[in-house]
Amino acid sequence: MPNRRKLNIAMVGYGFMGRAHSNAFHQAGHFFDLPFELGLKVICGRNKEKLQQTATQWGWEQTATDWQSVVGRPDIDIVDICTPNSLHAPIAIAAACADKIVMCEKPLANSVEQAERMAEAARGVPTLVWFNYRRVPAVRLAHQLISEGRIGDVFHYRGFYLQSWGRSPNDPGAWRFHPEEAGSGASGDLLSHSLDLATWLNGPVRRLCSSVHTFYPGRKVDDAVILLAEFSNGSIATFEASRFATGNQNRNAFEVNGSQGSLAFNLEEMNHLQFSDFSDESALQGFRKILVTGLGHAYVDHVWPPGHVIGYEHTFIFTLVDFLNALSSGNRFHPDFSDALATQRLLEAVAESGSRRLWVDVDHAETTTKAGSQR
Ligand code: SOE
Repeated sequence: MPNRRKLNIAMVGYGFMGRAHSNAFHQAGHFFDLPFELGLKVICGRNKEKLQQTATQWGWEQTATDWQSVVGRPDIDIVDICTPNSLHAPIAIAAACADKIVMCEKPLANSVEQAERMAEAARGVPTLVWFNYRRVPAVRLAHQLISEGRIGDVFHYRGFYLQSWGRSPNDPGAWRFHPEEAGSGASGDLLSHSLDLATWLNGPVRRLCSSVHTFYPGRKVDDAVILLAEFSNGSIATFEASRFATGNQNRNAFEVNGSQGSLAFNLEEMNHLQFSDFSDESALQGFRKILVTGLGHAYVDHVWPPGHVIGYEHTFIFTLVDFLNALSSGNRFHPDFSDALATQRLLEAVAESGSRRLWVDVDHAETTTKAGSQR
């Protein structure tokens, strides 16, 4: 595409997510015609040596060890934040105040108070929060089938995000165990994804009741959380997020049961969606496993010929492509800061319910949470 405007990116952070985002910035234009050209201008981080290594490996033009000197630079259009969670708020607010497009890793913040300040500061600028699993083609198909009424009225929503690495505190991702950096454990890291998907697929949560646990001696963030929830559409739900679910590697899964059918998804088999259609003749009732890499499935016609599977990295590429298309057409992208603020409110309600051992009503009009009836 000739004469495309170039958007220069400053990325703050260079860990796992830094690699996932760098890859998306490079690959998006290989698979899709993008409305903008992307410039990987500068990557920021504290450890000079590792930073240089990442910059070289992933093709960043410059490095900087001080994000303050970068986010307001006139040659920067996009600030992308993939730091430990505690830095999301100061960087995002500074970038938004400098009128930059802001992209931020999940969870948006460590508290509702921070998330509100971020959403307020970013009111006038386009934002993206990397809840990347909305862009899995199988999850897109689930959303489409629910929207078309193919499973009817939803009775049950079951969401779980199960991992098993919680017993290794010396893991390179150790900041995730430090409350001052991570804010929370499994709830912010994993449950946030499940709640983002659930509210996107099934609408707002009305009430919830949680139990939050730390198994590892002396640890100050949660290792696991379970909750019961009621949605505004009358459906009831259970959620579970754990870093101690031994045997599960990255099982981000949901099942939705409705009056006309059911859906089931598991990220560990991300190219498939299971669909059970109650209008099938009774002898054929049951879940069918659909390979979501064919004609009529989201995104995949831009990647490989039908039937060739895609991977985790594509979820970041598709998120970015949707964002750039929304930006060029002047449409609002979802999930943005205000969507992620709503998820943050749910996370705060989960923490409140867990610590007070109460059911908590989620007040969407006021978007505040308040203690409800005794358990
Ligand atoms: C680690 O628990 C982690 O990388 C999360 O931080 C991501 O958000 C999740 O998608 C995969 O697991």
